[in-house]
Amino acid sequence: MLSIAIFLLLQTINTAAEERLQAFFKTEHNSVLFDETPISEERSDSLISCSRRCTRDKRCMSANFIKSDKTCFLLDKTRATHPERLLKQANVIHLEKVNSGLGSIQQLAAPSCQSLPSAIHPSGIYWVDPDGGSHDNAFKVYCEMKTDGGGWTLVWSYKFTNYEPFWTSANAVTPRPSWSALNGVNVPVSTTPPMNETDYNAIDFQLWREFGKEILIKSNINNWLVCSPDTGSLVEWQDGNVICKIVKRVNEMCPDGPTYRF
Ligand SMILES: [Ca+2]
Repeated sequence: MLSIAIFLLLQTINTAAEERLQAFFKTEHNSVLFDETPISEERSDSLISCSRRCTRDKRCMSANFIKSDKTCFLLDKTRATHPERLLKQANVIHLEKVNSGLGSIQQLAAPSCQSLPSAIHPSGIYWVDPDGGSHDNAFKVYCEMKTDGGGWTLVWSYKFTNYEPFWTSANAVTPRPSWSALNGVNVPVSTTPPMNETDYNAIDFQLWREFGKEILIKSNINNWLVCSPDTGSLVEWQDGNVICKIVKRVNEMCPDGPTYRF
């Protein structure tokens, strides 16, 4: 059977101020990653304090700690992106951030998928706590970290009730989110966060606005779109125009510009 599915993901606009950070590093002694434009250069008492600086700065991907004069250089490059820059040098320790730890456990829930640095966080399941404060109500979501810069929260994955014929009026998307629907719409409602793009479920619609207003629509039958609110907004349930761009062409049968209205 032909399988048609649509994935809808949201990206946050606001980042909660309260955030617990943690990072894991690999260290390499007597090595330096040469970088003439570091993010910062500051005195650090120890390797630990240098690693803490890198943990706090989301731009930081690696660091050089100069033992002799206790200086910490934060870098936005890594040996993976710039292998030719890794040089042997005595009394220098190179640290490489391998994972921020953010979102890995409930106690380290991230405010959103967008708060995860995409360079070190692949797409997958992360703990998030969009309303901030206590993490007791944090929950797991699937973060899409690749398309259009990444940082997207998967809020809905759906398929259709009837592929043969696809255009029958009895066809419907399934499941549907917990938004209001006309009487007679008789498909299952989901309030369970989908854990991957073929786990057909939906996050409680009341929570969608906490993940942001921009929408990424991924489909295996149509072009992928990113839409921003204009006079209309999906998460605010507001009729009107939206501004969309194509981020991936899937179907050459739709050569015109993207849709612009909800
Ligand atoms: Ca909370």
